[in-house]
Amino acid sequence: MSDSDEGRDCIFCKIIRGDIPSTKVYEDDLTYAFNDAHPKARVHVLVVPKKHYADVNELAQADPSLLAHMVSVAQGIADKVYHGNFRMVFNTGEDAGQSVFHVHAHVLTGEKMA
Ligand code: IU
Repeated sequence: MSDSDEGRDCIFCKIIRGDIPSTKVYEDDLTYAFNDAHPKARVHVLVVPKKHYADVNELAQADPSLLAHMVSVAQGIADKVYHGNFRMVFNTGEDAGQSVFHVHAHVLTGEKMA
């Protein structure tokens, strides 16, 4: 399957393109960040690379600097809303709870975590 075939069916590719609405928190050439539709913390943002990778392992192998960039995007969001503290989660694989197979970092912040 080519990148463009993946993009046609991928819900996060559609969100990045603006075909499906989302509440944008941050965007640059490489990444898009938006509020999770079902927040699990006071601030729950999904940071996604614009290029389609299925999961964090695939991304780490193909483009580790892009993965590092996602961490710095998360840091920038947390710096603005909660003195730089955040939790970052990559669900990887169905049994780990991954339901969307376009890599995304859950960035949870905005409150003291249990
Ligand atoms: P998961 O790690 O693949 O389970 O996370 C997918 C997340 O994407 C989950 O928290 C959903 O609430 C979120 N989400 C969304 O914000 N908007 C959508 O249109 C869809 C999923 I589909």
